[in-house]
Amino acid sequence: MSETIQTLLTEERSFEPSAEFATQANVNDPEIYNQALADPVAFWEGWAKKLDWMKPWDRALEWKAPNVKWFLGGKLNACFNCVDRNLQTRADKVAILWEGEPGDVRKITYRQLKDEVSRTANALKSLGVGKGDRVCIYMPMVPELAFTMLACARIGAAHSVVFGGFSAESLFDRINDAQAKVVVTTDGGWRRGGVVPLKKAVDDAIVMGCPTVESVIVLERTGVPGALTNGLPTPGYDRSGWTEGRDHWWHDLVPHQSPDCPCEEMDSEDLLFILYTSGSTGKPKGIVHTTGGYLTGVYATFQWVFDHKEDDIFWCTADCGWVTGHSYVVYGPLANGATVVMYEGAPDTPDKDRFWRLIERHKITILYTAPTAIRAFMKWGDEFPDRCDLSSLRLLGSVGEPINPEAWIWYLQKIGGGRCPVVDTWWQTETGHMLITPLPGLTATKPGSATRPFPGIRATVFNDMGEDLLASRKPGETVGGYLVLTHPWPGMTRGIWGDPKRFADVYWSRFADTYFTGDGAKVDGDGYFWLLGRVDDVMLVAGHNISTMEVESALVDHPAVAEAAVIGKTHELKGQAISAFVLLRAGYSGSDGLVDELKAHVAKKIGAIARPDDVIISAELPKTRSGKIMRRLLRDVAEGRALGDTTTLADPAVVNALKDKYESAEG
Ligand code: 6R9
Repeated sequence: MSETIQTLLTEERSFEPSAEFATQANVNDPEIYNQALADPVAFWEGWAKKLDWMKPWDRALEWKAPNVKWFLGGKLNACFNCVDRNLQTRADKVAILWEGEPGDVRKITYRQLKDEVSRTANALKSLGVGKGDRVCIYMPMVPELAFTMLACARIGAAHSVVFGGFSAESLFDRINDAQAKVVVTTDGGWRRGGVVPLKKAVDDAIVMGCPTVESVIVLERTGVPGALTNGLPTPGYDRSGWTEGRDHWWHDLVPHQSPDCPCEEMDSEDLLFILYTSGSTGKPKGIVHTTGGYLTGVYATFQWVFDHKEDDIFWCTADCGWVTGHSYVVYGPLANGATVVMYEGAPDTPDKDRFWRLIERHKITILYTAPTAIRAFMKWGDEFPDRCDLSSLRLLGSVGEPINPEAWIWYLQKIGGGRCPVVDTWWQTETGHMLITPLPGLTATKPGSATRPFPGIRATVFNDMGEDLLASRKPGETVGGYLVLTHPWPGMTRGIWGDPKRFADVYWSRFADTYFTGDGAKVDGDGYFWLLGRVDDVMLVAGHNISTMEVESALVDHPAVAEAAVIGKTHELKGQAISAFVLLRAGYSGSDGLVDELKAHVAKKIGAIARPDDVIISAELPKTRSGKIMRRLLRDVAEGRALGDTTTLADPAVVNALKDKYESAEG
């Protein structure tokens, strides 16, 4: 890591908020930073008071690392705060403005949302789901996905949303880890004009053995004839896996339920959801979030970072399979009574201007997307945004990975017309909500920097010895190290589902009483944070966390593979692309056919997002004397750099041979 940290900061451009934006901004008084820093607990209590509680809390914070509790004794319901309480003032305001990939549009008001969510909640109850149960959701971005999440919250069940791009095997792991009682899915989802067969994957997962699953609810999305598919052929649904008694069509079960369903009284610390994220040791981690603190954090950050106003049309392009979709498609926007846009499909269907058409059509005012998408848009060319009217936009956000300054400037100028502030927001599944981010009416932004910790957040960088480099630096000096958080915040994860030991090891063992993010960061003389990516073995591919171990395990699962080492190499569009080095078992020989087969095997085991870009068949892997694979050297090979220090290698010749082989394969 030291190499990266010593890179000089070369970006010196800085953009002050315009006076016009600053005067109307939700927050424009710099004093709030000092106030919040002096008493973060009082600051967060102030936000929590803006939510609707059935019973107020007795104590704001109980903290003994790694265990944290916020708003102890308080009772509330997250669904009530996102849905019912908006009925007083915005019953007829559009809550969810949805567009399907084929072009169908639905506008669901808060009043309709309350009815839809209540019916869904009653349907879940009719299948025996109650407080404390887990429901697995495996759906494309359709409104019913949000209804189901909120329905779970309404009756006190926890949801575990699994991204629809994951394979049956990944789904199987996640269903079993969470011990889900019900799975909610669709027959399929639209993606680039084709259909992703989701129910088929659920059937396959259950055949592998999911003893806790009692029922499956299936929304018909792609099998419907006629208008909905905009002239595309209707694929019909493969019913071979349909199991009577277990499987229920959504349209048979949900619509005739009562539109009234009481909101369960939940303790502030009751489980709201589990969301799986990759870990560096293979098995995905079920990140646990509870009710009161999480909702407070997403409510506050949504309002201040996006400067949300009553008439905004907010679009977060993330899928609800990721934390960004949980916090800024569902809970944050709806708790603020916002109109949130949900889009089902791909950004290049039917053409590469789809996002810009959406903005034009729905007069979207705030856009929140990822650097991987921005880089793809840049590559596709300016003609696509140029032919659309983007003048409704007033604020742009970025999340998921470091955004390179070129992409940041392009986003500001081409999409934001030079007038929209850009907020680059750093956070994690584990943090629940944004932690390092500009406040758009207040913070001068620098392209490529997530700027400063949100008020009330104490972030700093430590060296290997656990020394706080910000505390000891000379004024104006740039320091770099491990990004850590030294004070609890409300939305922080309460643990890894069923694995407290792993939770303590991964986040709390490196530094005492301090949350270790796994990211490296530099802090410049102005106190601005520049994120450097993961310091462990988690890759960030197109904004998705994928562990090297997970991909290695999938490769080794193939009969031809003896051993595999996987690295993320820098990639222009995706941030990182996956390169795999594999050793074959005796009796197998390398061929293009085998390489393709191995790529397909990984995609099948984990999902298409984990498909390696290259698979290099090699004779040996570079290892230390203690037998550890030196991925750092493989990264040098894959990125065409001079090899770093090879003195700890058991056999330095191995890596040179690999380098020759890689270069000839790349041609
Ligand atoms: C929200 C989300 C978390 C990891 C995180 C970091 C990277 C996210 C970033 C960023 C630089 C940003 N990351 N936002 N790096 N600048 N603005 O993405 O959660 O999927 O858990 O990923 O993503 O490496 O540690 P998650």
